Amino acid sequence: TAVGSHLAKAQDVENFPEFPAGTKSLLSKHLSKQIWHQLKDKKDKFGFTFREAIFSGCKNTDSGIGCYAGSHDSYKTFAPFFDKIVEDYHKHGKDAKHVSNMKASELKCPPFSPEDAAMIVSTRIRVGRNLAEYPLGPALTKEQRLEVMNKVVEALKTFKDEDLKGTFYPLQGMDKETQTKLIADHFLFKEGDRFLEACGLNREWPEGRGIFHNDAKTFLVWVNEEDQLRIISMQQGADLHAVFDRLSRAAAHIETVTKFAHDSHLGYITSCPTNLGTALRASVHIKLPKLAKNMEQFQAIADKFNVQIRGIHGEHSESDDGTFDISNKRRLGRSEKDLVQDMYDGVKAMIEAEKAL
Ligand code: ADP
Ligand code: CIR
Repeated sequence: TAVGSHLAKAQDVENFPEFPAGTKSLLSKHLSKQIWHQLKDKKDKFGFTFREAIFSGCKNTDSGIGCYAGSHDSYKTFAPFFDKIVEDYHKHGKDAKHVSNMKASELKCPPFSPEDAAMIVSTRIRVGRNLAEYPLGPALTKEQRLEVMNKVVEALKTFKDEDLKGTFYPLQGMDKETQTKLIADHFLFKEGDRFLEACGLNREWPEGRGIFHNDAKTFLVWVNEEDQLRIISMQQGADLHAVFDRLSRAAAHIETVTKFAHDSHLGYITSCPTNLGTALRASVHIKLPKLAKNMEQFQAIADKFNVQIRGIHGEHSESDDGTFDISNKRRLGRSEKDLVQDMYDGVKAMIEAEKAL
């Protein structure tokens, strides 16, 4: 079947998908005929099918990756395929172990000079988590999604640290104006894009979704977006240490009351294979107007330091005023503190390049 926008559902991927010339996704690169024949009729233990796992990249042939997992078990049942994606994206081999270290005290990120810090608008670090006893978002039933939300909300009532205490706001019933403002101010997620739509993450939107945050909106938890929890610490300015410290206290506490999907090879289990491991994305919004006019040099620095350049309105958004979202690209096989370091080192190099232009 020639894949593409005419596909309505996963079952429509009847035969081995033929991707149009120029398709760059990891799906198109690694889905061999042999793997297709081996997995095409397989389901994971929650009934999520291999065709559902690859549908997003079949429908959206401009995907970077092109696949999602329906559960922790998807990574095992569909291992001949997912192992290749994980190895390619994370350079994490089949027998590699994942290690965790969220100790903020072990960061080697001296504060930015006032001149450098002035280029940085804000700093944010998030980690993704999913409950061990449930399928992941793409395979959750409506009832399970509500159960997950209720469990998470109960867990979020147990913080002892004052700066982590907050309130949960369900998306259902939230007025449009509040929602739009929270999104524009970078606190709230939008409805999933066509990539998430195609893997089932927008089903019954907005039911079962919501956001928890403290009064200052420096600590937030997204519930039932791409992952069941996105634990987020953010603030204006460049104090990476404060942001990481708050995140690590929060994540450690939640884990004392909730069991997360995790194993020693893949680390924390997430619906998108790019997030496996730490599920951590540390980012700054930073003004780099000169590098913006030298995209080749800009991208070369990003590649060298394993960081990703995004627009400031979320993934797949564009930047128009020379402000960018710079974040660690790797997530698996290295600890959280090392990935925050990746981002810091990349940002340092970009600041130097900007000043030299
Ligand atoms: P993710 O949730 O996977 O980290 P997105 O790129 O979709 O990724 O970003 C989610 C939201 O977080 C967006 O509104 C984005 O603008 C905001 N955001 C990301 N990094 C920062 C930052 N350093 N400062 C302020 N907002 C940020
Ligand atoms: C894609 O394949 O392009 C989408 N499913 C999003 C993948 C995750 N994002 C990323 O690596 N930047």
